[in-house]
Amino acid sequence: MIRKVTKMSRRFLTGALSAATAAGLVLSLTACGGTTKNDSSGSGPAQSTAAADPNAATKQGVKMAFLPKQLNNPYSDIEVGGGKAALDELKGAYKLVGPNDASASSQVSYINTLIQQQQDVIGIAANDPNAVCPSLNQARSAGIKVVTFDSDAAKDCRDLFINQASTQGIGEQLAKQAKDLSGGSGEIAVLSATPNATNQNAWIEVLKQQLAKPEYANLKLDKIAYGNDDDQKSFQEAQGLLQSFPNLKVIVSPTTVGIAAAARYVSSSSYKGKVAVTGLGTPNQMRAFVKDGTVKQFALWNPADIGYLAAYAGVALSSGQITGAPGQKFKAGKLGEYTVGANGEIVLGPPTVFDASNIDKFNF
Ligand code: RAM
Repeated sequence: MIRKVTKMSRRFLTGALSAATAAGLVLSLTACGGTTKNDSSGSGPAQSTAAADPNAATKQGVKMAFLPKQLNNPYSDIEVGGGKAALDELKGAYKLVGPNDASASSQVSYINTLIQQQQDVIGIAANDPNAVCPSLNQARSAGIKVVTFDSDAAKDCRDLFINQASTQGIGEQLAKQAKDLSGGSGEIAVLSATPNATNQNAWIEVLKQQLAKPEYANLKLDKIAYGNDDDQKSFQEAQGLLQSFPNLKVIVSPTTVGIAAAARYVSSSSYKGKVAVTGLGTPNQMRAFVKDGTVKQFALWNPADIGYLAAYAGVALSSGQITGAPGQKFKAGKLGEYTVGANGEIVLGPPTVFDASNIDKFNF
């Protein structure tokens, strides 16, 4: 059972995701472009003026292409697997394309191709909020709906953003983990993804705001390093942090690639047991490091649900049931009903915190 949740919680949340659901994730990376005709009634780059018709029939055959930050990241694989499952339910046509690196401009050529292919909806986790904008707005001018998920683009070049959890909540969670694992004082460092990533930068901004509060006064942020969501680079950056800051107590990595690489480095070094690694990771990538004691605690949501929700939102847009205006509601299959929030943002739900006591309940 997937529990629909609407509020961020910093407390332990167990049972939000079941192993059974996770086992059912569709992880296929096979592209299967659709054959139906494109809908040409799009709103274009400006805010849509067309009225939503919540009673409009759900269109079948909607062609939705997913363009994650990069293809060679298990997290992205799970996300788009959820998108494919939703499109199967909705009798839509799923497609997956994407770069092998998460650099700022790596997605532009893919967007241009998707426009030529007359997709109905593009679902994109943006590697940079602005670099993708001209192409996304060309797509919207051609009648294609744009749903960002995981990592937003600037809000004037997409119709909706599926946020995994509230940005504020994730940033607060990261700060709390750093504080708890340091014992309340000492040096910490962040190992992030790319310097341009919209999502990580937003979370780090909240983390910094938290650190400026009196209750965090004894924590010192030494550095923000960037592993570019590349395993090797992240591993080297983790090593570099520990060499540069011998008093480091906690590495906070708000990326599944970074946290796994940092944990791998620490687990096989003399820092094991002395330096904590935390942040955002998938249970399957982190399990061994929780078992060997390197990682006490980390957090995440179910990535499959992000793709699933993005697909339902994309088909609701394409069907004219919603236009992306705040307050509009739509049904998202097994996840239940969602409401479009301010700035066209839809929040999936709160993250789950994982540790030795619950990690074996999760399989993704
Ligand atoms: C990495 C990516 C992704 C982010 C997760 C937490 O897989 O950077 O965008 O949401 O980590």
